Amino acid sequence: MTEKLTERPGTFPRTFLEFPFADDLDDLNADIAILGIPFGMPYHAAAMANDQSRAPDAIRQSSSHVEYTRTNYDWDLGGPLLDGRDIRVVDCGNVTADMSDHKAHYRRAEQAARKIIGANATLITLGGDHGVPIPVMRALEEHGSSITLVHVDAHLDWRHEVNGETEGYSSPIRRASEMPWFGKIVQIGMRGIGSARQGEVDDARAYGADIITAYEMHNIGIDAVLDRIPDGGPYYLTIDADGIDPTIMPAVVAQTPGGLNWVQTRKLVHGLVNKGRVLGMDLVEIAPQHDIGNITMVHAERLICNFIGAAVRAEYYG
Ligand SMILES: [Mn+2]
Repeated sequence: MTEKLTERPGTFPRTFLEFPFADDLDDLNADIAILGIPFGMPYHAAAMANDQSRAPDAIRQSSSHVEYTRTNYDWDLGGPLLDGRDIRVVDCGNVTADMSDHKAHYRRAEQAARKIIGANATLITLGGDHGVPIPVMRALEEHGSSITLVHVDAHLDWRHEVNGETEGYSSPIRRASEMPWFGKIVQIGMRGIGSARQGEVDDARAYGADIITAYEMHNIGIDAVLDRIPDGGPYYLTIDADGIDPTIMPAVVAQTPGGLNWVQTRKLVHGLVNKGRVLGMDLVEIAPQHDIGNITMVHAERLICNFIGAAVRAEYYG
C-alpha cells in the first residue's frame, strides 16, 4: 500500500489562491507545486507543534482576493500572474504528521519533495520552521550537481546540533553544506544575534560561504548581491521570514531590525529567477500569532506571487 504523504488542509481557502488540490504525487501534472511542511524537528517537547506549524494554512487563508490575484493585471509582474499562459499550478496540501513518530514527518516530506521535483515541477514549500528545508534539500539529490544555495535570514543557521537534535531550525545550512549536490552557498541578511558562535562563523567561512550581512547588503544594493551569485543556476532559495525586515514581516519569533525591505526582496527574487533555473524555494519561520494586522501574510503572498510570476516569464515551462 502506498503511504499517503500529504493531506488536504482543513482551513478555507483550502489551497493557495484556490489553485487545484493535488495529492496524487505519483501522477502529478504540474509546472509549479506548493507544499506545506508544518513540522520541524523540535528542540523541546513543547515545541513539537510550534506557532510556525500553523503558517502554511495561515498563508493559504490570507489569499483573500483570489479572483483579482489570479486574473487581473499585476503591476509587480507587468501582467496577470500566469501571463495568460497554460501553466499548471497546484497545491499538494500539507505533509501528513504522525503523532507517534516525529521523524516520519521529515521522511514523508523528503518523499513528497522527491516526487514533486521528479515530476519536473518547481517546488514552493511553506514552513514550518527552518528545519523543514532539510528534507527538501535532500530531495534535490538527483536533480543537479553544484546547486547554488541562496539563503536569506537574520541568522547563519550553521549549528551542528541543539539539545542533541541535528535537523532543527538552527542547522539547515550546515546540513546543506554536507550534501555533495550543493556547491556555492550565499547567505544574505545576517545581523544581530542568533544561535551561532565564533566556531559556526569560522566553519561557514571555511566552507566558502559568501556571507553578506544585512548592513553590507544595504550598502552595496541587491544588484551587487546578485552579481556575487554564480550565473546560470541551478539554484535553491530558502527564505527565513526573519531575514526580511520586521516592519514588513513582524510575525517571526526573532524580530531583528535591519532586514531586507520589500523592494529589495522583490528584486532579489526576480533577479535570481532570471539568472538561471530556481529548482525550488521555501518561506519558513512565519509565526502567525505574532502578526500585526495582516502585514506579514500580505508580504508572504506577494513574495510567492512574484516568484511564480517571475518563473513563468523566465520561460521555465516549455
Ligand atoms: Mn533560519
